[in-house]
Amino acid sequence: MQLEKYTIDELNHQQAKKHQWRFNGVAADISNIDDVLKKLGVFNIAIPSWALGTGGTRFGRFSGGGEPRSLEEKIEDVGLIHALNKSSNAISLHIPWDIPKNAVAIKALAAQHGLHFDAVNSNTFQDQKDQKLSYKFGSLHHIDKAVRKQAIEHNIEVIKYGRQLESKAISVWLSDGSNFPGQLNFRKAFQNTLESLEEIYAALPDDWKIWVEYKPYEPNFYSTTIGDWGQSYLLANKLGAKASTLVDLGHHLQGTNIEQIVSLLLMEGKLAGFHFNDSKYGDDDLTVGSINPYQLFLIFNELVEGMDAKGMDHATSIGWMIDASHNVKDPIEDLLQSVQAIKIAYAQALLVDKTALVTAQNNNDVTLAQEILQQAYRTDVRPLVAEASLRNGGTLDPIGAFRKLNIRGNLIKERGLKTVATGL
Ligand SMILES: [Mn+2]
Repeated sequence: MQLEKYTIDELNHQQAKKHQWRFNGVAADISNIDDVLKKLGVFNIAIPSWALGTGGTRFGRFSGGGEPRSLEEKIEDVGLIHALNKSSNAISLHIPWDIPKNAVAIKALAAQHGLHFDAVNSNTFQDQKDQKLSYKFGSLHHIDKAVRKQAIEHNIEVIKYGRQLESKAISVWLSDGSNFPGQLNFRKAFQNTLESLEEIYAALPDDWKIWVEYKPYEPNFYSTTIGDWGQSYLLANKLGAKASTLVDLGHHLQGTNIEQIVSLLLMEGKLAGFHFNDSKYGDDDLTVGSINPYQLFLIFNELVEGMDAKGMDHATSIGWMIDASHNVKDPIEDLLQSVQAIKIAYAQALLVDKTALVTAQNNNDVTLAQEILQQAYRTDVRPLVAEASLRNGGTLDPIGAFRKLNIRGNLIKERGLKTVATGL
C-alpha cells in the first residue's frame, strides 16, 4: 500500500484554517521561526525493523492484524510512516530477523519509498536454529574462544549485509553478563569483550562506525559486561575513533541523570546516537514521551547546546533511532507517536533562549535559569511540528490521518488478520 499525495493534501486542506490560526499564535512569539522550521524539516528518526510487528513480553504475544510478513512489507510500513510524517526516512535492520536476500531489490524498494538504511544491528543474545555453539553464557565475553569467534563472525557478517545496503554503522548490544556473584571474573569478561570488539572493529570499512550500547540489567540480573556508559566509553576509547557509545533511554537505572551523560559523551566526541523510548521502571520500551516528556526535553536541550558548541549538524551527525516495541498498541500508531514526541522535544529545545540562560548561569540565578528552560518546555510547539511536516508534503496530524485513511484496515485486507512479524 502506498499513499497518494492528493489524499494527504485533502486531509490537510480540511484542517488548514484551524492549523493556520494555531500556528500564527505560536510563531508570533518566536524570533527565529524560519530557522526552527528548517531544522525541524530536515530532522529524521530511523525506524527499527523489529518495531513494526506487535511486541511481546516474556509471558506471551498478542499479534495484531495486518502485520508485515516480510522485510519488503516492513519497508512498506516505514514508507507509510514516512509518507505521513516526512520524518522517518530510514530503517534500521536487525540481523538475523531481517536478512536482505536480494540487497539490490531491497535497496530499490526502500528508495521507492524515499528511505535509506540506518545502522545494522547484530544479535548474539539469542541462539538461532542452525547455530553451532550456544550464547547461554554470553557471546563476545565468553570464556570459550570458539564461542567468541562465532559471535565475532556473526558481527562481521552483519557488516557485510549492511555494506550491501549502504548502511554506515553497526550497533552492538550484548546481553553478556552474569546472574550470580562468583559466576564471572569481571576483568576477564571485559578483556574478552574488548578483544572480540577489536576484531570486529578491524573488519569495519573506512567510512563505518561501531556503536557500543550499554544496559545495566536484564536478561542478566547480577552483572552486565557492558553495563553503563562508563564501561561502553572505556571500550569505545580503547577501540578508536570509529567507536562510540550508543545511549538507549531505557537502559538506565531509575533516577539516572541521562542528560548529563549525553552532555559529556557529546563533549568527548563519543556520543554515537540514540535509541529512543520511555520507561517507568526499567527497559519498558514504552512510547517515547509517554512517561517523562520533560526528561526528553532536557536531553534535547543538552544535545542542541552541545552540538551547537561543536558546530555539529543536528540532523546528520548523530544516529537518531527508535527502539521500542509494543504489545497493546498498533505498532505504526506507536511509532508515529514516538516520532512526534521526539520532534516536539527537539522543537522545544530549539526555543531555549541560550543567551539568557548563559547569563543566568553566570549570575548563579537559579530561579531564572529554571524559568528559561520551562518557558521553552511549556510552549505548545505542536503547530510548529505540524507546519514543518506540511511544508515537506506530510500530514498535519499523522495519527489522525492514519485512522481517517483506514490504513490498518487496508493492510489487514492485503495481508490478512493472522500475521506475525519476525522479531521479539
Ligand atoms: Mn536499544
